[in-house]
Amino acid sequence: MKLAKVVIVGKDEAGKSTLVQNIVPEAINIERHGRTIALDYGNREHLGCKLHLFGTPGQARFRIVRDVVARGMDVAVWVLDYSRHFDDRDKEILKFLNESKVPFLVFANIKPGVQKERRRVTRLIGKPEGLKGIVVGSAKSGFRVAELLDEIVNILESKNGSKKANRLEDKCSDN
Ligand SMILES: Nc1nc2c(ncn2[C@@H]2O[C@H](COP(=O)(O)OP(=O)(O)OP(=O)(O)O)[C@@H](O)[C@H]2O)c(=O)[nH]1
Ligand SMILES: [Mg+2]
Repeated sequence: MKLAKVVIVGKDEAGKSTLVQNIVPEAINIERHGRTIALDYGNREHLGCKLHLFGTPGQARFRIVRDVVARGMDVAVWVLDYSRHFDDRDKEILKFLNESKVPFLVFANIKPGVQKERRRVTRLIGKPEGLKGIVVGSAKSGFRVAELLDEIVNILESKNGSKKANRLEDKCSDN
């Protein structure tokens, strides 16, 4: 089975661990009082790819942990919390992703009844080079999580040409 490292980033309480749990119900979460302090980890197969999912801590004081966990990632998923306004913590995530030069998807997480952010994702973050897709869904209910997984595999499979792309192609093509 071909492998890929997928790292989930986002500010505190955005829904990263909830998303990982939704994708892999038996995933582990190293947490304290519900907040991830080290990582979430789970893996599953999707469309011929073995996705190793690493959730990171969102709290600013654990930023170093995020940076370490993210090292060597093939693709990132940014869980953007639509229940709160886009703020400086989100801007820091965007900076981190831009500096990582990694292809990434935004999962705009809608928590029913508490939507504070209504601007479109591209209004909030522009169109950074690494941005490969936007999925609006719910980490808890699982709404559009299958589409997110499809998009992850699309990124992994469509990277022809560059050195890194070839590596990813090797990882996920079936033949
Ligand atoms: N209703 C609803 N609640 C959600 C959803 N996603 C997350 N939550 C809630 O939001 C809170 C935070 O979710 P977590 O998944 O722990 O957030 P996190 O991003 O892992 O947070 P840190 O580990 O602190 O960075 C929890 O109470 C979740 O139940 C969602 O899609 N819908
Ligand atoms: Mg968490």
